[in-house]
Amino acid sequence: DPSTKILAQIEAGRTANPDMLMSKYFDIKYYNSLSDTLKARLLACCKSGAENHDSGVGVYAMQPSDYDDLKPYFDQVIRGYHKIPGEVKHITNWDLSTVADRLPPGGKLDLTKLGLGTTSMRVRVGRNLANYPLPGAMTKDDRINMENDMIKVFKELIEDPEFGGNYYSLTPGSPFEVSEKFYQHLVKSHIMFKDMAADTYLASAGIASSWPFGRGCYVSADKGFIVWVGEEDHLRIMCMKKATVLNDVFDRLKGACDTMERICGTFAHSKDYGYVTSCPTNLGTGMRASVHIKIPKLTAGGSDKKAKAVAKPLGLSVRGMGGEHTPIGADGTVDISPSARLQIQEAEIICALYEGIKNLMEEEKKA
Ligand code: ADP
Ligand code: CIR
Repeated sequence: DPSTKILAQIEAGRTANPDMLMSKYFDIKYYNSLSDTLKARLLACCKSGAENHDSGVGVYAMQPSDYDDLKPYFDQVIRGYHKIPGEVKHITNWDLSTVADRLPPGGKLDLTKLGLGTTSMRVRVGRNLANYPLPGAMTKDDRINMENDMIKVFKELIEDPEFGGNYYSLTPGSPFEVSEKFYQHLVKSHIMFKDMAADTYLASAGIASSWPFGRGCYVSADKGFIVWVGEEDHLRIMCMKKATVLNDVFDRLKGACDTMERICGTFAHSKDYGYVTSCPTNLGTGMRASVHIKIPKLTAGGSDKKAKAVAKPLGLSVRGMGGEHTPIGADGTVDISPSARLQIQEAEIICALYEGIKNLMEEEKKA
């Protein structure tokens, strides 16, 4: 029975890493109460943490419906991670006029007002199509079919004055296939995602399977609007710009998401949890709004330890220059973003980024 091994791994995880949410909330009584089908589905979601005891979360959904069908388990993981004491009721709201009290007069989140110059800004959301399994459960054919569906969608954008651009594929033999060298150039330019097969958590979850089939990205002519295809979520939709006003990327992304949802059909969505993502950490908004900023004092000696300790109570995450699990810049540049994704509104996230930068800059001055 293949379940014996993974159940033992889950149990061992509880001892090896008591903080890992996967093992922490895995209740064998609940598991035993499930049908064989649901048992298998639950174990598939737990595989990454079972095989990687250093996981913080260790759980990925394999189908949008996992969040509902396995709710007694997932709800605990979700509330545990997002620190939500009561019932989760996520609301989507991009309207900045509803957070007018947090905006400076005129409504612009202008980084020059915080003493910063031109800054690299990025806002992304994770989105999944309702008619495919989530990436962890996709077959190679699913991946290729989904990429082909998306190529049709992108064709509708090619003539668009705001979003027109090019599609680049990693799929061997695709008419849109790019060279290894060009792919590496896209990664270095912060446009394309890294080799997923190298990520042990994604590999165990099945999310990196069949790499690099069905993977690619769409890039607008001005390179400011990008859609990743086939990473941890079916789609990661993002806007990037080197400038000073956060509204520029936020407003453009709102328009981009509306356009994408219109041409893709409705994205996978849960009544309680908002937009569905593979990883429970991204549920709700699926949004990460980040800037690259230089904090040399808080990163003295090349370590991000102090920066992370200072950022955490401010509700901020610190990442490296190449994204998650990458080193910080030699000049003390880091990627900072509000940590909250669920039961927070999109409009609040962009305000939280602005306020977070202000607070972190003050801490940097004091350090
Ligand atoms: P995600 O943001 O989708 O969770 P990563 O943390 O791996 O994923 O980041 C993806 C890419 O986006 C990386 O190349 C990272 O350097 C880049 N990136 C993130 N924030 C910014 C930013 N503000 N400016 C430029 N590039 C950024
Ligand atoms: C872990 O549990 O540590 C990994 N599965 C990663 C969790 C963070 N989520 C993410 O990168 N989307």
